[in-house]
Amino acid sequence: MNAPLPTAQLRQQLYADMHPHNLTPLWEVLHALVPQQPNTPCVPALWKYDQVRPFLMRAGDAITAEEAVRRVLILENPALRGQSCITQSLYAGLQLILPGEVAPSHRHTQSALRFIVEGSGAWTAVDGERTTMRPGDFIITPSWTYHDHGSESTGPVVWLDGLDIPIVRFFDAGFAGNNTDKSQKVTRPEGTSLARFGHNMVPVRHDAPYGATSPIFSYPYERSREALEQLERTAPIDAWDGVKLRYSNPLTGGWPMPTIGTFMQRLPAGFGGKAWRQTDGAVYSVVEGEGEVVIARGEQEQRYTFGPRDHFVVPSWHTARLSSAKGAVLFSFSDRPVHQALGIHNEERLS
Ligand code: GTQ
Repeated sequence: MNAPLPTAQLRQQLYADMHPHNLTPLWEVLHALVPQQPNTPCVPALWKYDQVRPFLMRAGDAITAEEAVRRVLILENPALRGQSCITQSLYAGLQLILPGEVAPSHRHTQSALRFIVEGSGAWTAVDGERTTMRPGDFIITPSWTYHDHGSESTGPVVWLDGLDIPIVRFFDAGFAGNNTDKSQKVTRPEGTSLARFGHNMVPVRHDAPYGATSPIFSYPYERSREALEQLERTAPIDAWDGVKLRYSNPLTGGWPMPTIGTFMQRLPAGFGGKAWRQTDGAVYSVVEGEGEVVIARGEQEQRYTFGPRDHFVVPSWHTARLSSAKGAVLFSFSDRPVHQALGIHNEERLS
C-alpha cells in the first residue's frame, strides 16, 4: 500500500485531476469572490482638457464624423486599458463634431447621455426631435431610439458621452442597427419634449414615451445653474457636497435613465468638503470654476486640481473630498440606479 499523500500534494493532485472537467475549488478563491469590502480594480484618473483637446482636434483631421460613425476618444481607466471603460460598469468618451458634419443615425439598446463640454450650435436628434447643444446641457439618448448628431456651428463642438456599454455587455443584451436615413426626419419642433414634460406639468393623456427613461431629452444648463445659484444663496450648504442636485424623471421622480444617475453640484467659494465614499464609482465633468479633489484608498492618495472641461473618475469605495477656493460647478454620473435597484448601494459620509 502507498503511504497517504501529504495534504498539500493531495490537494494539488485533486485540482489537477478535476481541472479537465471544468471544476475548481471555491476555498482557494472565496476571499476574493466575496471580499470584506469593495475592492475595485479601477484607479482614480484625471484628464486635463488642455492635454486631451489637441488629440481631439487631430482626430478631426484624421477621420470624418461620418466615416468614424462616432468620432470619439474613449476615456479609459488606466487600470483597465483595452476594455473601453472608465469604471467596470460605465463607458465615457469625448465626441467631436465639426461644422457641417453628420454622425449618421443609428440605435442601440445601450443608453447614452451627452454632457456638452465645448462649443454651441451642434444638434442631436432623438425620435424625430432635435435639440441644440449648449455647454452644460445634459441630453439623453434613450435605449433603442434612433439618434444622429450634426453641426451648423462655426467651430468644433465637443461633448462627454456616458453610456452603460459595460453593463449591457455584462448581461449580453446588446442590439444595434442603422437607420436608412443618414439624418432622421424631423417631425416635431425643437423644445416640444421640454414644453410637454419640463415645466412641472405633464400631458393629461400620455404614456411614458421611452419606458423607464425620462421623456425630457435635454435638461438645459441655464436652469440647473439657476437652481444651484439660488440654493447657494438661500439654503444650507451640505458639508460633503456643497449644493448638489440629482436630475429627475418628471413622470416618476426617479432617475432620468434606468442605468445611469446624473448630478450637478455647486461648490461655493471657500468650500472645503468632508470626505465620503460610496459603492457607485462616479465620473465628473468640470463645468465652471476650479478646485481640488483628493481621492484615497488605504495608503494611496491622489490629489487633482481641476479647471473647466477637465474630467476625473472617483472609483467605487474610494474616499473623496472636494474643495474650491473660487467656487466651481461639477456635473457627474454614476451607476447608482443599478445599485439601488439591486439593493446594494452603500454610502458613508466621514467626519
Ligand atoms: O453617439 O451613438 O461614445 O453609439 C459610443 C457609442 C457614442 C453614439 C459613443 C455610441 C455613441
